[in-house]
Amino acid sequence: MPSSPDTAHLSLAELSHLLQRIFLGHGTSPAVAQVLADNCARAERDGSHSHGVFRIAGYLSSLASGWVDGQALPVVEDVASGFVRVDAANGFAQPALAAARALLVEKARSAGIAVLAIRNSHHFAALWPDVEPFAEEGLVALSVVNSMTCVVPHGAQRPLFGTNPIAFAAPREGGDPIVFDLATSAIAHGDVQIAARKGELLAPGMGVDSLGQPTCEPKAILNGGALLPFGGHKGSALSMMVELLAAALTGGNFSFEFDWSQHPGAQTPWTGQLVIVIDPSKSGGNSFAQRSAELVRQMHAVGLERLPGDRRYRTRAKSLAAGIPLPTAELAKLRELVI
Ligand code: NDP
Ligand code: PYC
Repeated sequence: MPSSPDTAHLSLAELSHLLQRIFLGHGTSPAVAQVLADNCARAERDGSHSHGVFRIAGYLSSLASGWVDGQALPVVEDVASGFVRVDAANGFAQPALAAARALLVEKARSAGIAVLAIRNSHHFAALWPDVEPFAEEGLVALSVVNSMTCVVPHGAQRPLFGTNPIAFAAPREGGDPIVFDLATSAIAHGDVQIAARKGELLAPGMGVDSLGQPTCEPKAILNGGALLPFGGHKGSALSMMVELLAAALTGGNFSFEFDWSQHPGAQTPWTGQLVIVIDPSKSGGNSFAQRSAELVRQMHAVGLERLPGDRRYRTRAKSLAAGIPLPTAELAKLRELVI
């Protein structure tokens, strides 16, 4: 792949291989290393920078702290015609999803809908990689995951909720799946960290300082302050729903329930994740994928230029053509992490 003095360009396979070696050297099993490396490399490829290689340091410090088990073997339970449960065994959520995926799809195709409830899991990544592949197989998928206390519920005085993202994916005839993936906080915690590193201010309305006063200073949010939900009471209600579905329904921790203070360096939230998969072929009538293509046509007809997911798909296409751009200094730091 072409490179310049400041920027290297890696193929997805090259970046994934490098990350896999890093994870392996820092205590994960080969299977976990492969799943996390692929997830992280795909996020970087699509320009999901808050959950790409930026996250490697956090993964490694969590592993080193003993907070998360990089060797965990998820336990999959087939509990009902439309319900699969997984105990991630204090490991990462993505290997738990991978372990249950085939059973989940089989159930969604036979029952029309199936639920995957993952508990005792750590999710430190973007959520779209968990749902997009279902839509590529013609299924509709919705997933929620809760994180760590850093968001003040609307109308409250102190933080309680996590940044609690919701991701949705649906097939579309003749085009990429329709996918959105959004934190229910006004901004993802990862983007606050990135802004703090760059010395940039945030837009108004995203967070408060340690005294509960509105602030645009990311360091004030990170050092004792907190984030706000997006859209006031509406985002707050969605965040509450995520806590209920991802934690109460799965048997995982609420974002406020775990205590990582005895594990300095721990950064991965120990919570739960819910995935709902629907087979739209069961609905009868016109093909769902044709209907979603029609909806997109009509949205464009009224002037819409950007669908959720479009920026990622464009970035993905560029990365596939020219390689995934990485600052050479960052690539050098990653290479130093290979043990
Ligand atoms: P953004 O606000 O950047 O984007 C949210 C969604 O809106 C995306 O689907 C995006 O599409 C779309 N979008 C953005 N701008 C526009 C626009 N102008 N017009 C149409 N669509 C638009 O994401 P967040 O900051 O909320 O979240 C970032 C990431 O952080 C997510 O991947 C999320 O899963 C992750 N996260 C993970 C957590 C965890 O616990 N694991 C916790 C919180 C967040 P596109 O992608 O194409 O830009
Ligand atoms: O960016 O808010 C976030 C986040 C929390 C956990 C993983 N990412």
